[in-house]
Amino acid sequence: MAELKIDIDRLVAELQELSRLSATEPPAITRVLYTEPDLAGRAFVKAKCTSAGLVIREDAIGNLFARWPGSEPNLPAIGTGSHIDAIPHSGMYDGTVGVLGGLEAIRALQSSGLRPRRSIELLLFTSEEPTRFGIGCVGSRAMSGTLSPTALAELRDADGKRLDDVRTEAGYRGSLDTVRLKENHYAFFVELHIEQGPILEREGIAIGAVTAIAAPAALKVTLNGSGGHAGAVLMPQRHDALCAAAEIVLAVETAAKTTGSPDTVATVGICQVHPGAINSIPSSVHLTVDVRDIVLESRDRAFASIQETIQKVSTSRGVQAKVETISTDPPATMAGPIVAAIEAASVDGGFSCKRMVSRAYHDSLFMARLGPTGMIFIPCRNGYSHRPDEYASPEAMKIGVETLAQTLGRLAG
Ligand code: HGY
Ligand code: MN
Ligand code: MN
Repeated sequence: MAELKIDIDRLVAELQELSRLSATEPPAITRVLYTEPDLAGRAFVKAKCTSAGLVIREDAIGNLFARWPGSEPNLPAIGTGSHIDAIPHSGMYDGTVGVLGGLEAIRALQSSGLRPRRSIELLLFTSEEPTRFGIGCVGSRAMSGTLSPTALAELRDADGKRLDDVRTEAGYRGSLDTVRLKENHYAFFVELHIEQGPILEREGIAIGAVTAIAAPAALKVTLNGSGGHAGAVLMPQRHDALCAAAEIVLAVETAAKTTGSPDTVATVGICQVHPGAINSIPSSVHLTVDVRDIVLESRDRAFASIQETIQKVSTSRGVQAKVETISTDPPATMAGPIVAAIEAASVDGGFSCKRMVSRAYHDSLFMARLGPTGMIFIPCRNGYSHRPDEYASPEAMKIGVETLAQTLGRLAG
């Protein structure tokens, strides 16, 4: 394919501009679904896609599709893209490199004179992060039918607001039934993303050709004890919800460390204590548990043992436990032809490349249920992610965008 010119200065400037659309001061990024920074970020990306001459469509929950029509527009398109929503106090590259980098890849292909047979479509997924409604990948779950329109409508945020009401307030209309995409709606889908791990940087490798995405599962747990006066209630009479939670948090860590699989990870990311007063015994605690592994069997073993421990601890401490499963998703295997196309594109570009798994989940986890899917990773500094000092260098991003463009060009015929 003709020499591709990646305008990396333009991409870096666009990422900087997007990073200022945040509920927290840069470098910390907070961009939660349907909040003002999220809507402003979407408008920013939409304007950039419009100036690139792409045909824009937004679905009933705000998934954005920006299409470069091919010479045979009725053929299933090639999709690429990622997300711009960001968990509180996180970084400016997670997801955005796949959205603005995907746009840059399309612009480079446009200026190379390529006339693709298949259309190439950039996607900005609604709510890849679980922040607002407690479950990740809302947009791609809905597209792939993993989340039904009814379940989607009834998702509730911390204030009890329904997704259906919040998306309407945000200006997204239409029936939720229309979000679902048909099988093979895309001939291929390829997502560019920072690795969110240390391997590529540590080994000095430029490109990761992802072969599989880890299986995530999540719980929400509410522990109800009896609370009371910190001075008046003697220890034998207590049913302290936070002490029960503390035992459970450590059991979550032990469960991940004892599956025998080095890839099992488990995290309690949220722990809310009520009433939260220095002289009041915690009467209730709300926890979330996130468990993952590339191997489903070891993920499930950890997940089951955590739930057993929750029951044991709450019985022994006279605390009530309400456990709700948020999600239990299988791992996804990336499509062989896409992995091969990424490797071939890396060779053409003279870039080192290695096959690897993704420990983070992505919208590609669910796009893989719709058709052949692949992911391109680029290194990020120290593997840091979901923290303000997340960083991808212009050189790394340029190589990633060029590899993506070459891969899309090949796949688009
Ligand atoms: O949690 C994840 O793996 C993704 O960053 N949402
Ligand atoms: Mn993330
Ligand atoms: Mn991400």
